[in-house]
This record gives sequence, structure tokens and C-alpha cells, in this order.
Amino acid sequence: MKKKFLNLGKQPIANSFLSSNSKKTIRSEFFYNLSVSFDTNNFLVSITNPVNPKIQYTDKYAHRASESMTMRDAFKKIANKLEKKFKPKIVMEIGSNDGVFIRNFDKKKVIAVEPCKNLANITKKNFKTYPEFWTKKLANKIFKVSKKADIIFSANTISHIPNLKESFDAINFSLSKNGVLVIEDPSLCSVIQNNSYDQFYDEHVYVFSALAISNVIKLSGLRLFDAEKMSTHGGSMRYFICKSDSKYKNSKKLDTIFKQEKKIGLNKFVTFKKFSKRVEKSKKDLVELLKELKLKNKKIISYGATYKSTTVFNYCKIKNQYLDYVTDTTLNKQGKFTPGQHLPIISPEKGMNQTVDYAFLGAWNFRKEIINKEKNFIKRGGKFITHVPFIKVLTK
Ligand code: JHZ
Repeated sequence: MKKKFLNLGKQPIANSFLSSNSKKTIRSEFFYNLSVSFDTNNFLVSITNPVNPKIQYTDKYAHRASESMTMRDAFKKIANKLEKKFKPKIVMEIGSNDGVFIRNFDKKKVIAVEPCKNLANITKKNFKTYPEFWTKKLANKIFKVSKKADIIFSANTISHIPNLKESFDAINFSLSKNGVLVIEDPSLCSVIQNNSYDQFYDEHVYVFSALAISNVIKLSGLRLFDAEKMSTHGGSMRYFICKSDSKYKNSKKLDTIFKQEKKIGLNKFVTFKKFSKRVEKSKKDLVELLKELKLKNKKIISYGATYKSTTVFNYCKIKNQYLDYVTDTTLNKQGKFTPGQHLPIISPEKGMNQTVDYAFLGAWNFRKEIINKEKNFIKRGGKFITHVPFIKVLTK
């Protein structure tokens, strides 16, 4: 049974950066109600009413996975590891974005699936690319002409697909006998421990735990045989999945992860009720801090026009009464306005100037990379604010 535990209010599509802040554009903005539920049967945490994917994954999709050095390195590392360990003949990626993972493989063995046409156009120059949503129909089409995949990789995508059963059925159909599905997604354990409620936005239909994943995939004839914790995206988990009757033995690490998740209570509704109280406090504390700084005439901006910060700004109703603008390195976000609260987005070169006193870390998951990059800001007394795991002005 699905039980609601968190209400994040009226939210826009996290990725729908506005090209102007004119009244007409603002009037046509799409909003939906963002609430989150826990399924007491399979322990799956999901958005109660997901948005139609056709509204989300368009030819204007803003996120470029290769935008951060941390992610470029992480994808290179996992690609090399998979190549060495499994020696795959066919590698398919579901949600290949701008090709940051597949570009580490010989192009002859790669199949890319990416529904956002602007991104698929980038990879199709060098790789066999299907500019379509991942469905059973597409799996049938691809594997009519290709041998089955030895590795299917999917980072930050499976959690975005409302129809999980169809996705995993299609994956089972597409895997070779001892093929391996490797998925990476933000981990529920980290969300609960970090109070990072901003991992909930329209695209994150699910935030998985190992417990939930292992339950859900069983219905599609698949088995979770290993998992590893990752630091990317503020705490993710990498799952290794095979066909139920495949040769892989379940790892000891997996047992430990299941035990840890039960200890934290990821199989109990009460854990999520408590989490929602902490989220309410996070909102109250953030608004109070921003008010206090404004009373002292401080200039505050936000760093990184993330999808996550769309949730924070709309839940906490943070707009230009507190923040002057948002900086972001992504060219196609610059010159636009944040969804819902309409803050202007500019480049860090322009935005991180002498006049800024405080910068809210919208991209808190890249805290190390950003602090390293912004040494001058810190040197002259600039300070970062984070809400993870609780509201804090960073002093170092
Ligand atoms: P970042 C996206 O979410 C969307 P977002 C998606 N749904 C998903 O699942 C996760 O990623 C994984 C900028 N930046 O990656 C670049 C700087 O400006 O945390 C990006 O716009 N300066 C697919 O948007 C943003 O911050 C920097 O130094 O929450 C980071 O976005 C760095 C490092 C980044 O994901």
C-alpha cells in the first residue's frame, strides 16, 4: 500500500528554465503537486503522481552530464572497470545524455538510447543512437538487428521512468545470458541521512534503496547480485543486476547493505514521517537565515542552477527577495530564468564578483569541486551556505 509522507507543494518542471520572465511566459508555466509516498509492500519510494515524460524529455533538455569534472572522471572510471571485468562485446546505455559514458568505449560495440533529441544529436555523430524512450517496443526493434547486450548501463535514468515493470522486462529481454545491468541512481539512504529532500523533483519518480530495487526487479526475472555506495550526486548507489538464473553469486557486500538499510529503517513508514519533519525544519531554518542576512544588507546569490534547487526554491518560496541571481557554467542555462521563482541565471565569471557576500550551494553535491574552484571568493571573505545535511554557513 502506498502511503504519502512528504508534501513539497506546487512545483514546476525542474528542467524548464524560462527563456524570458515576461508575464506571458510566466503565465504559461506548468505546475504540478509534488508529494512523495512509501509503498509498504515493496519499500519503494516514489512521487505520488508522476508527470508525463513527454513534457519533461524534450529537444530542449538542459542537463549535460559532462559539465562537471567529477562526473567525467567517474564515468571514465566505471567504463574502464566494466570493460576490464566483463569484456563486453555489446554495451548499451539507456539515457546516454551527451555521451560522457559511451565515449570511453570502442564505438563499434556501443548502442545509445536517448529520448531528448538535442542530446541524441550529439552522440549520433559517432555512435549508433536511438532517439527514443526506453520501452519494450524499442528493445524489440534494437535487438532484432543486434546481438543481445553484455552490459546495459544506465546512470540517473531508470529512476526517471514511471513504468518500472516495462523497463525491467525490456532489460531482461535485451541482456545476453550472463549479461549485466549496471544502474546508478541517488540513494534513499543518503537522502534520509542528509535531509536532501531536493532529490525529489519531477524527474526523480523514484529514489531507490537496495531493498526496494531487489523486490521490484524480481517481478521481471532479474536479480540484484551486488551493490556499491558512491559519493556522486550527493550519495548514490550502483546496482549490479543479472537474470535470475545467471552465474553470478550474491555478494557479501549486498548483505551488509541490506542490513544497514534495515537499521536505518528504509523498510518502515515511520522513518519517512520523521524525515518529513526534518524537511519542514530545514525550510524554516533556511528562510530565517536568508532573512537575517538580508537585514544585514548582504548580497546573496545561488551557485549552480540545479534541478535540485528548483525544489528548494519553490518549496521554500525563495526568489529575488533573498537571491540576486544564480550562476551556472552550462551555456544553455545562462540568460534564462529558474523554473517557478524566475531568478536570472548568469555565468560564474560574471556572477562571482566582489559584490557577493554569500552563495547558496544549489550544486551542493559538487561542494569540493566548487570550493576548490572558488578559492578567491573564500579568500576575500565570501561564504557558502548549504542546506545539507542541515542549514549551515560554511566557514572553511
Ligand atoms: P547537477 C541533474 O540534476 C538532472 P541536477 C538529472 N535528472 C539527474 O538525475 C541528476 O542530474 C543526476 C552547474 N555547475 O549535476 C552545472 C556549475 O555551475 O548537480 C549544472 O547545471 N559550476 C539528470 O541539475 C549544475 O551546476 C560548477 O563548478 O540537480 C549541477 O547539476 C559545477 C561543478 C557545476 O544535477
